[in-house]
Amino acid sequence: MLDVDIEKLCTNILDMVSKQKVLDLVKKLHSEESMSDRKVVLDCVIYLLQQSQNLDYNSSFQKARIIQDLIWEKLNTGHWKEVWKGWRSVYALVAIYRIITVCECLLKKNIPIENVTKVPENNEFEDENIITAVIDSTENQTVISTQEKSSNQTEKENKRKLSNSSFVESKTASMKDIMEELVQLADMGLLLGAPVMHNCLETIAQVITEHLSQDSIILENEANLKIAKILESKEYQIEDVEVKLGENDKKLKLLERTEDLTIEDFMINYKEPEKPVIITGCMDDWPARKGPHKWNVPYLVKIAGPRTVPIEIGRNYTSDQWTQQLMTVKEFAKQYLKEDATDVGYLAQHQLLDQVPALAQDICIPDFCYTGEEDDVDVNVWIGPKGTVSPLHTDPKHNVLCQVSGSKYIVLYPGESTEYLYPHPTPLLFNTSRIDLQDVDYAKYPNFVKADGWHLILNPGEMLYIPPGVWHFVKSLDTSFSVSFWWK
Ligand SMILES: O=C(O)CCC(=O)C(=O)O
Repeated sequence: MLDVDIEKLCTNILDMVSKQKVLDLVKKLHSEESMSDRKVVLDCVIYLLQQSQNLDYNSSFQKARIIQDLIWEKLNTGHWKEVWKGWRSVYALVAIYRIITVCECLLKKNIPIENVTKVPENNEFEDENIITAVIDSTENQTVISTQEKSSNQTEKENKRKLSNSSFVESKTASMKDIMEELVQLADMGLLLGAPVMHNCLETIAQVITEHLSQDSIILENEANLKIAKILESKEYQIEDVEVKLGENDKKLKLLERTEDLTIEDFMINYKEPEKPVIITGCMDDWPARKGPHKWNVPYLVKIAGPRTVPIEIGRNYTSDQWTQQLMTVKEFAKQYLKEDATDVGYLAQHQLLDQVPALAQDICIPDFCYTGEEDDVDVNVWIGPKGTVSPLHTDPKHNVLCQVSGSKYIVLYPGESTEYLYPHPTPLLFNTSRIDLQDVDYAKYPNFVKADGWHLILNPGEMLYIPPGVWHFVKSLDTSFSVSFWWK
């Protein structure tokens, strides 16, 4: 018997979207497109979608998955910015189609859940052949070197794992698993696809996540995650910090702290002269700081567990081994935020509050952000274990970096010190210093000793104002949740 809430959820989703609408939109793309190779693939998509409408739920779901694989190949051939936007729309549309199929199946109360998740044994092979033939017939028209293709292979494989939602891997799944995978499907459509049908994937991911967050099962599972407890009371002294800059240490002053700063004082004393400062006492009313909405790992998993996010893996973004991987917040917490985690994974500079509006209610945009030319504020979340590093770099906007929980060690240099900080010569990294502050090579960068700067520990409940062009290096001292606000 289907839970009344799930029934309502599925009915609401089906009120929002329909298979016919998906098909109509793919047909529209087909009719508007003039390039023959794209038309061939779209023909195939339309054929498979039409066929799948008359099939049982399993076969229909599998057929849609195969179509999504086909489009996934198109998205990952050549450079992302050159990918035809139509492929992104089709990818999102097929994600919607797959979600509709599962909801329809769940609403047919006489169908056991196992049937949603069962791997079909017969017709998949035949369709894989159609897909391979279509890819082969169209891919040779895409300019991509063999070498580039093979180096992309592993990454492709990793991404493919996510693209192929694991519905197909398990023979049975709980309702919660199914709901979580629907969120994953929606997120993949959002991340790789283009906004379609009033961006309904966003709404679908949100409503299901909200439903799951009320579910006590998630809370029970948290116990199994062995997630890290935040040592709120731990206070760090600057002397305890492991980062040692050698000769340059002597040039670092402790950054000033100011309490309950008024807008007027901020404008006159810090924003106008572009002087960094630590602001205390301005985050006390954030729900994220205390009470039932206090940000910590269990709360994050409860509110955003099934959502898919990009995780930075590796020492920092300048190192060769650095990579990014898509995973759910729950997987991220399990792998990187538990007490005995050895690897560092960083949910860095991500607009998580746009993705999960429930979390946006836990923070307050600081009034300082409305002192600029525009009211647009870029809000990014930074969540990671002890040891995440953002190498020395600058940003073009004003920034208040707000520390919700955990502490960070930060080193700052004014824009005037740029000549001593050896920015990377490549256009992509021009705003990042070549100096590794965790292991300074003075033989290679002798002028670094001349750079005057500040350092500080940013404690929970404190904000750091970083003016545009001010160099900053950030290292987390324990599990840390921060939010940055950039404005012009
Ligand atoms: O917290 C971090 O790791 C980096 C923050 C940062 O670079 C920023 O807010 O601009």
